[in-house]
Amino acid sequence: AKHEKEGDDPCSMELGKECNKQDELRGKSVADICSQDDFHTLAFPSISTSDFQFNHEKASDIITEVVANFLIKVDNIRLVLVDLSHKSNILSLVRAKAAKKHIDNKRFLIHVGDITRLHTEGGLHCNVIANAANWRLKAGGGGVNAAIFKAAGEALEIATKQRAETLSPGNSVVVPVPSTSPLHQREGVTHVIHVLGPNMNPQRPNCLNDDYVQGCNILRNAYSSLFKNFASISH
Ligand code: AR6
Repeated sequence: AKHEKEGDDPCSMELGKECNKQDELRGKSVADICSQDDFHTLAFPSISTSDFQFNHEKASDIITEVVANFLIKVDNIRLVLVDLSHKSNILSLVRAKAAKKHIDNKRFLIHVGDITRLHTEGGLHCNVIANAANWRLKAGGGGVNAAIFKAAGEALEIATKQRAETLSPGNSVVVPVPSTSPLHQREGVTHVIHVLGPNMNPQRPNCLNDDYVQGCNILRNAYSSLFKNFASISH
């Protein structure tokens, strides 16, 4: 019953400022959750759900399904889904679905904030962050891709080119963040994992024209690839 109660509390997974009060009352500091132990932590944005226009209901089902399957297979690993706004629709959907599935809310967290400022603004230590990339692995273009490349500086562009030229939908690539990068120095991010999700936006390359059978498979593969790559660098 205790588990169910915690899981049903929308703030029990929330690391955003508006929940600090509840967390204080509960006797645990939110920032503590990500700094108290030797857990490796991956922060990731919701892949494909903004510029790539993927359906949010379907995406939130896939996120909770792949997260739940992954967490039962690994130890000492924590995942943090991040979005910029407290009004984020995808965060609300995932929060509700994760609670319903009783996903451990100390190992799967939801955070409102900028993924490039998790330490300095959020007080979180996430050593790896994921990027919702484009197939050319190019900087800029808007969204979280532009923010991560901007925060990391040219060092990430060079390191990325050394690892891969392009990415196909459903795949990911790990790039070590050079120690000269501000993202490494300031935020403690040692790796960025670029992920390419399915694209439903007709104005972007490889549009799936609303083929959600293919789209859901690609999104599932994208998260599986991301988590697998994260696990491989976490031991
Ligand atoms: N911190 C945290 N989350 C963010 C941030 C940030 N700084 N910026 C955006 N988000 P999107 P996609 C959230 O559009 O749909 C790019 O131009 C955002 O609210 O970045 O996979 C690439 O080059 C949303 O929840 O990625 C590709 O061409 C999530 O990140 C294309 O967009 C993903 O939104 C990829 O589109």
